Amino acid sequence: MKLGIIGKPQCGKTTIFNAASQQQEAVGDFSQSLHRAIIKVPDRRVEKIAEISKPDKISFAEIEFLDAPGFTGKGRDAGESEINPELRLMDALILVIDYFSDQADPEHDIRNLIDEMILSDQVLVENNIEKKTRKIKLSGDKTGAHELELLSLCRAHLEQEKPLIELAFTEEDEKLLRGYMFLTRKPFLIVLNISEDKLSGAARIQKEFSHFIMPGKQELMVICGKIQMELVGLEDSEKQLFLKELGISGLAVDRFIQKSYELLGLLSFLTTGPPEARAWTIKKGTTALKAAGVIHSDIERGFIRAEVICYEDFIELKTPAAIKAAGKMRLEGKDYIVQDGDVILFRFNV
Ligand SMILES: Nc1nc2c(ncn2[C@@H]2O[C@H](COP(=O)(O)OP(=O)(O)OP(=O)(O)O)[C@@H](O)[C@H]2O)c(=O)[nH]1
Ligand SMILES: [Mg+2]
Repeated sequence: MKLGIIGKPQCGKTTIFNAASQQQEAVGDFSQSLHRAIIKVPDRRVEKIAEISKPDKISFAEIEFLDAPGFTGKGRDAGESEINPELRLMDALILVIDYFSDQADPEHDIRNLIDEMILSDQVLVENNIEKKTRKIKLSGDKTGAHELELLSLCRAHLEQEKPLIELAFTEEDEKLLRGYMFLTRKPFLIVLNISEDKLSGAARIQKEFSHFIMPGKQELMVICGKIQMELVGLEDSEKQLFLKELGISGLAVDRFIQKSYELLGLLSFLTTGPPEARAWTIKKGTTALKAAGVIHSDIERGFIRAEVICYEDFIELKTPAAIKAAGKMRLEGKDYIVQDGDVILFRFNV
């Protein structure tokens, strides 16, 4: 999963990035530099199954964070967007909003940032409508006509200054549009980066700003980035103590992961064996066949069946013999919909 961090200059993007990735990049240097990090998604379940199956190695699902340079608004006059094109490759976006500095104007900044994303999609949609129209005219080929209709629909919605995530499409149309990688089609997480002295009012702030988001597609979080960054490098027990003292409900990174999984409709299934115990991330509704393909295309190609044990049974019964005796190992075919926490062994033949 890829999460892109965006926001205006000096809003605390790198601070939040450091907190999330446990890195120590320079902050407050106006460098506008791009940072990238891959973190492991902490999953107690992988550790627990590893205690039983004692593999050589434990691997967790991974998340990539991208800290993209802030935009200045300079590109706006030219009708161009200065949003970093790499952000289009992200699965979800984290919108960091300054609510700590003396000049903070969070309402304005949220609106502004969303407008910037809408503008960026407008440029993209215009260019593609133009290209498609020309192509259809030249070749007389009507197959692109439906796609053109969809693009026009998107354009009309963007013209009303609304993000594309509000539109519902059929699965087929969704596929046609996916390639355009519209920014406003991505779920996002607004992070209000508050100063230390606002910490006690975090719950009130959360409520006050909740009208900015579309539940299920967008989320809002109130975080003090500076404090979260200061936790980098501390032992886990020290971190918890620190958070408790300050009355903060948890680590920013854990909340980012949980919220992005929810927004993207993701779940984890587990595999274990002598070489490795591991958690894999998939979309809810993924079939056993496609889940096999996430591990390796050969397993998908040569798929025979999936041997599925639910996590709780695995932990309770421990040995393959006991699991089988209790009838808790299910043989599932290609179309089985994988559930969160399924421990799966894929049988395949290539
Ligand atoms: N008091 C306070 N200061 C913060 C907080 N978050 C960031 N800052 C300060 O704001 C300044 C900018 O932080 P950065 O994380 O570098 O901001 P940025 O958005 O990455 O900046 P650019 O990459 O230059 O656009 C630094 O001096 C930070 O220490 C916060 O939660 N509280
Ligand atoms: Mg930065």
